[in-house]
Amino acid sequence: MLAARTRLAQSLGAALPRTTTLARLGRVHLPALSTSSFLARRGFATTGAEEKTVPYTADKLTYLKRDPAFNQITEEHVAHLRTLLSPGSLLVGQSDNDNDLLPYNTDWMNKYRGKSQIVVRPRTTEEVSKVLAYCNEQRLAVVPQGGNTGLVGGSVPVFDEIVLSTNLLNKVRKFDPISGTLVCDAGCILESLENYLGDRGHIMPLDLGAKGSCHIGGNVATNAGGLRLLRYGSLHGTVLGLEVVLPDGTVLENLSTLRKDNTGYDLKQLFIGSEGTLGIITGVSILTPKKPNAVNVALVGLKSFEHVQQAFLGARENLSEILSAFECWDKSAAHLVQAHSVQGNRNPLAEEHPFYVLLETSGSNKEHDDEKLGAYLEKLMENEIIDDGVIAQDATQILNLWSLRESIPEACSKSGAVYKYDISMPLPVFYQMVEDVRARLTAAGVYGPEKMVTDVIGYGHVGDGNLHLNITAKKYDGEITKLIEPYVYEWAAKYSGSISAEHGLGLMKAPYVGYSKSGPMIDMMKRIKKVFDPHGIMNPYKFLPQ
Ligand code: FAD
Ligand code: 2HG
Ligand code: ZN
Repeated sequence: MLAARTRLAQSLGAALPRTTTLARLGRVHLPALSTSSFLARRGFATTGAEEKTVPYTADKLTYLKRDPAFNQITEEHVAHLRTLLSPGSLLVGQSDNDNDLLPYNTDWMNKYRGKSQIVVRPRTTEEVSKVLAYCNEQRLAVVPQGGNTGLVGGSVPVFDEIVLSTNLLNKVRKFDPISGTLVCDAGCILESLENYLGDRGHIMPLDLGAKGSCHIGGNVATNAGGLRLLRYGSLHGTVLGLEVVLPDGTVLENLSTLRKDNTGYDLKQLFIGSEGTLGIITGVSILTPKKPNAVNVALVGLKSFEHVQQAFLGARENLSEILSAFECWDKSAAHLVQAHSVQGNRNPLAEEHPFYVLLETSGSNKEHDDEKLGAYLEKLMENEIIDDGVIAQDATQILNLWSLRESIPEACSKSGAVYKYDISMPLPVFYQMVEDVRARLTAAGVYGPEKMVTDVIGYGHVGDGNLHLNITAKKYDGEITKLIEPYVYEWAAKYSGSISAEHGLGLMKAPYVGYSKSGPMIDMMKRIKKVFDPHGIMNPYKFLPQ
């Protein structure tokens, strides 16, 4: 009997010599990047004239008014903050144009820009506690910031709020290889944790394209989903405990490593996804899965989203417990990756396809997984659900295929301005939103090669029912925004979807939360906010409607 892999090579290989095609690709995995190198790579100048190309949020969104309840920062404040911190932990700008402060004031998309002149970078929980207590007492507003990769404008100031960065809170506190529990500082970069665990036979339960920059504290604060949620579930399940500093300086120490603990309200859940509005997460205890012995990644091309759905149903049925990711993108996304990739990502399939699916299996027995995946893909080919496909043959090829998916957000950003929507909804209407938005922008005469809107792209975590709609444009423009919003949110509400599947609300979606949550629920959220943060100093203007 032929090995599954050889049989598959025969059927898929008829259309494509898989190994050679993949072998031609260079190594394209995103390297670990600092926030500023992310910015630099997207053509964001950190010098001179081009700094001014990102307009101030306060000038753009004129409905936002600085809350007069917050004090302006004085030299006395700065001098006192200095006494609370270790040397080198306070950055003070001469103006908000200051190059050192620019990466803290400007978001990843170059869409939002604040005017902060103070960045505090505590090195310990105790320092965080002292700083927050002082800011609370002095009524100084604070924006918590991790890797600043958030996509809804939550991580940067609007006016002159103090940025509290977790950059220097970056130590692993302990790891237990038996239970797989990891306890670390909130400022640890996700990719560094993945590398740390990799050496110890474990992996992080979440993975994102921004892993080279985002912090675990930022991931928890946004309840980030990402590429592994299908398999390991959300952070609401994998986070076992948190250490959080409240605005009055109180430290809620609950770095539990227990799987089970039914003693009272589960307070940590409130902080998961609270986007810096209730307190600062300083420590995280998280359950890490064993590194799978066998990982397979396949990329397939399909004719329509109907076919994508059929392939997904088949994957649930035939790959069940070994299925670890099911990601999809359309032809427009693939084009952008080819057009803008600096790292040479090339389509390994011989032809273009309207849709692409990357699916991953992870398990403990390579032969078993190969067999299952092979049989599944053969069945899809036979039933003409997929038109072509490749399977990675080694670790480098796995990274190369993943890179085609992970570089989509970066490729979109290279097009100019990008309007990002992150919707969850029932699968049957998943791609319809992209088509409806295309039709709407075409009818308005703004979409086309020489027009303001250059592309409407759909991709996302099909396995989680989470679509990323990216609309690329020559620049951010109020009239274009009005054509898209609230249309997209109304659309999501009509189909019982969520206006934010995984990126959160931030500044961008705070006014629109009513499309996904009822009035009484929003009122209860406001009451909870008041309990934790009575003076409202934590990340003001964000998250909840004003
Ligand atoms: P930041 O951007 O710094 O902050 C995000 C929010 O959390 C802000 O409101 C901030 O105030 C708050 N915050 C940060 N740290 C703390 C803290 N210690 N305590 C309290 N509040 C805090 N998201 C997904 O869900 N899935 C994806 O697949 C995904 N992929 C991405 C790919 C790219 C290329 C990029 C740029 C972003 C992606 N994101 C994704 C969005 C983003 O949510 C995540 O990158 C990440 O979770 C944000 O972490 P961060 O450390 O950068 O947080
Ligand atoms: C992803 O899944 C991220 O790649 C980013 O959530 C999505 O940029 C986006 O819209
Ligand atoms: Zn995503």
